[in-house]
Amino acid sequence: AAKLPHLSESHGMMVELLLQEGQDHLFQHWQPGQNDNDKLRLLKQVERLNDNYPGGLAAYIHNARKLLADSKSGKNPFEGYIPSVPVGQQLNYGDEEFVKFEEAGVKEANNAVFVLVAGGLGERLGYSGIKIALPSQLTTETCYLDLYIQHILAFQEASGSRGNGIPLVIMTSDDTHLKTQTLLEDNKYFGMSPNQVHLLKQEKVACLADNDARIALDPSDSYAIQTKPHGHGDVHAVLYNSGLLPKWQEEGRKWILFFQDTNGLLFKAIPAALGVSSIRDLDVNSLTVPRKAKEAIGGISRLTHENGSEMVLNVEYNQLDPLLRASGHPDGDVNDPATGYSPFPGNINQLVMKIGPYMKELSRTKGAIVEFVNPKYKDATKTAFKSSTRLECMMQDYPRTLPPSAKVGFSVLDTWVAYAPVKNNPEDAAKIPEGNPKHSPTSGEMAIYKAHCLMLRKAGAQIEDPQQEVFNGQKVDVWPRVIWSPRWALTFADVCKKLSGSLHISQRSTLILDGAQILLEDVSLDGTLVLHAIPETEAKLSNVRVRNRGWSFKPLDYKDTTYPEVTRIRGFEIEKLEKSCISFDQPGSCLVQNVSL
Ligand code: UGB
Repeated sequence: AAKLPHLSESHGMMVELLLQEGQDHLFQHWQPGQNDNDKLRLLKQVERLNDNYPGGLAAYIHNARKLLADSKSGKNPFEGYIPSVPVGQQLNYGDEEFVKFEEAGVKEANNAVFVLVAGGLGERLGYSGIKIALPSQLTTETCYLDLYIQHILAFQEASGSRGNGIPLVIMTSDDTHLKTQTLLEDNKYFGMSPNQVHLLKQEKVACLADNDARIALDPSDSYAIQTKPHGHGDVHAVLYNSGLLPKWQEEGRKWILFFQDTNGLLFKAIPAALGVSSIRDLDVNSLTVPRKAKEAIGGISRLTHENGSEMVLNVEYNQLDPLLRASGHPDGDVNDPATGYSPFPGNINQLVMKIGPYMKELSRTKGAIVEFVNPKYKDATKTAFKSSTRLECMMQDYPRTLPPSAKVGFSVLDTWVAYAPVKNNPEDAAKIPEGNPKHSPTSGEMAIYKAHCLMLRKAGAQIEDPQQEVFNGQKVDVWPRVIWSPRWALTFADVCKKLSGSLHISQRSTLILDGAQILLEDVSLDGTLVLHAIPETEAKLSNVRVRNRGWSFKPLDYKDTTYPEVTRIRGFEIEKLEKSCISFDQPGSCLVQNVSL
């Protein structure tokens, strides 16, 4: 007691709590009458950590002791369960059923809320900024957040706006909050109304120094507890505590769509995924893509317990291999030789939840999600850690606590339509064996061009084959650089509506379509064509040939720091040699016909 400064009642309670939970080491270096302000600073932090964890710090420490003991004894978190491959809704881009789901999804978008988890630092990518500020591609340099917001605004227009528009929640963390706020403010919320956007910050959790869950002090500050992120699973508690859910339900909203920070294709898949949720009336619908064995995405599995109970759930990439080995599959996480893919559909963490059952479940759990711990042990005795650890949780583990009556399903879509994340730095991406996804800024950009080209091909356009090139040591297929704004086309049906006659695009071409009503009829492009149209214009190009020197990719070495970081991490910059540009900036119909540009 002599070591303690004068304490408020609540700070006194924090000291009691820590002593009761075996955390007296936190006070060992305290001297009577010294550093009293620092001591209070630490107790304030303890109070915050206590408030931000469901059940408080005592619950955190108890949960940690149990999970650390399980980890030490090598207990499999899915003990007693046998994994098998579940059946989901197969979606084939552009076919009749797909178009039906897309149509239903666009109608439902007005009843949706979008939740972006963007609290991660992106350590694997090593980009100095926040990931949602990164350009999704260099042709228009649209950053991820802008891309997502443009899509949501386009949904809003397509499904008939109401009230304050479709809400967007962004979960941030101490690592990303201020930069996210600044990005939004500097760009006038990318056209959204500021009251449509809700920034909710997740808090970090205390680090643990050993198997007894002794809380770790910050190595650089002995009056601060070391903290680390608790994982994207926090999003459920953060939403529960925000008070927004009842408001949305009152407004008649029906769906919450969760998504991640850097996937330039995701919104191509959202209309169909939402349509599946609506038509199949699913409480939870995860979007999946074919998964390569050992790819760093979870595998959706049916888990059948010895007692007969079943659940369909994501098994995270680091758990799938040991689970398979422990349940009669000695080779673990390997590709099916017949398909070249893992038989387990790959989770891309795009989850669609029905708001009613979601709120019911959260009122029971308060948003708490099953946690795990992943300590890096010093040696095989598992008695000491190489560095402190902490409990973590994942948003896709939400279904783990649902009753068996819950309608949990998933949809499967081709990777080229739905998934192109940017997670790996150039060096790591170059080391990934050929044929496996690189998840790099280079591959993420190329995937956007490819998706647009394949969509145009499905709509009948003649698009030349891609050329293979190497950037930052990664072999990629370079398709014509076709970029369209979400207002030009949200769905496959929209793409088809905008084309008539023939459209021919050569491999070296760039086409930018920026505007809601730009119709292309008998157009041939060999070079760069940029079309802008204000919303009030109905623009049409008919029988138009474009030929110019165009824009090309100039390779560069990522180690050359004279280039800006956003180009270095891709391994190329764009050399803009020549373009044809038409801006339709007058209201009404405008026809450009029978010309060669
Ligand atoms: N994130 C947060 O908001 N807060 C956090 O504390 C941590 C992360 P990663 P991960 O689809 O590609 C997930 O690091 O966790 C945000 C799935 O678990 O990019 O390795 C962060 O900002 C996996 O099953 O991914 O793997 C980012 O937006 C698979 O689906 C998001 O959470 C994989 O993503 C994901 O964080 C994938």
